[in-house]
Amino acid sequence: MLTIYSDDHHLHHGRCELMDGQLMPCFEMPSRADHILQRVINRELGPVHAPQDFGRTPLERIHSAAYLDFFQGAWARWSEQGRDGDLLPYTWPARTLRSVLPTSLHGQLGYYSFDGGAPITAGTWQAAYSAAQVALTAQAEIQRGARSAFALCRPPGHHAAGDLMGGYCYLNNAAIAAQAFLDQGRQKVAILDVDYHHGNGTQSIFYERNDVLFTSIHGHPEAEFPFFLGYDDEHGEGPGEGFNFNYPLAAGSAWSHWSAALEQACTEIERYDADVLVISLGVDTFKDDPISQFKLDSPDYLRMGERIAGLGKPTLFVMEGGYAVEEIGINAVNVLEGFQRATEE
Ligand code: SP5
Ligand code: ZN
Repeated sequence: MLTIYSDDHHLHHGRCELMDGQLMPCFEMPSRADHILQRVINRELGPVHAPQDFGRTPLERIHSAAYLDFFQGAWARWSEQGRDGDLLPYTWPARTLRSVLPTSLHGQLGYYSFDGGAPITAGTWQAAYSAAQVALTAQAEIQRGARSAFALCRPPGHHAAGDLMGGYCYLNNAAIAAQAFLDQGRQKVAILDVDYHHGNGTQSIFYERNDVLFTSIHGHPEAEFPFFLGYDDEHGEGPGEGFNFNYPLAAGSAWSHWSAALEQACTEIERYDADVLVISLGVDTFKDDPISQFKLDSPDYLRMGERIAGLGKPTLFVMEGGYAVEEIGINAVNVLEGFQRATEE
């Protein structure tokens, strides 16, 4: 399996995120991608290529131009104010307030974000831009006929909506790739999001559409980030009605419960009869993940990959979360090896 990877992810290294009432050192750190790349190489998964540059146009198919302009220019505005620490929002247009776009930097930052977990640093735009190009380059490989490809994206993307950053995410790499498949002639794309957290950004982007099926297995939002989306009664709206499936699970869920939800998601994906499959591959479902509450173990990821292979679709894996840094490479690459092994049989 081909891996696409860019060193540009090192340009994004936030100092702190706001979590549980504290400024904590960012869990989403550069060593995550370094460990995954090392495992890809050690296991001889396949070649590793740098991304091509497809420009901003495919990003604008998912994100508003105003949002992209804001994100691209935010650091320059911050440093013009003589500041050099990370840029983090602290006020949001919640209920009773107006969703107007203020002129000030922090007003606009609140408008374009939904939590205090996605710091903007000097290199964040370039890292996120390159991660989107990583996803698009892997997508192009599948469009050329490959059975699978791995987009080793960092920062992750599935919490980012059309004009919102948050949850360590800025550009929705999986959504950008899914849209590229459609723009290049595919009719139906299925997304399976296996990250521990609900992919609220991806769901919202495609919620009223029937050309992308969104399925997600995640910690129940009653108790888990992102709290305000990801319930099992969210089925899509308008033409998108019936094309959104959430499988929220209780804290403590291990492979037996998780795999039962996977079976249900696979049933929907098979019924949809997609042309191509995009996996939002988070491995923060791991038992030792520092911010998550599921109990998957490393061998379970092999089985996950095998089951995904059983769907028999061209499959693009897009890296999302996973914060047990020492094991992240083993777990992520286990999914890919499980897939590969089942495909070769
Ligand atoms: C891409 C991705 O996985 N983003 C996740 C963002 C989660 N941010 C909030 C985490 C809150 C964790 N709270 C539990 C803390 C246990 N001490
Ligand atoms: Zn996650």
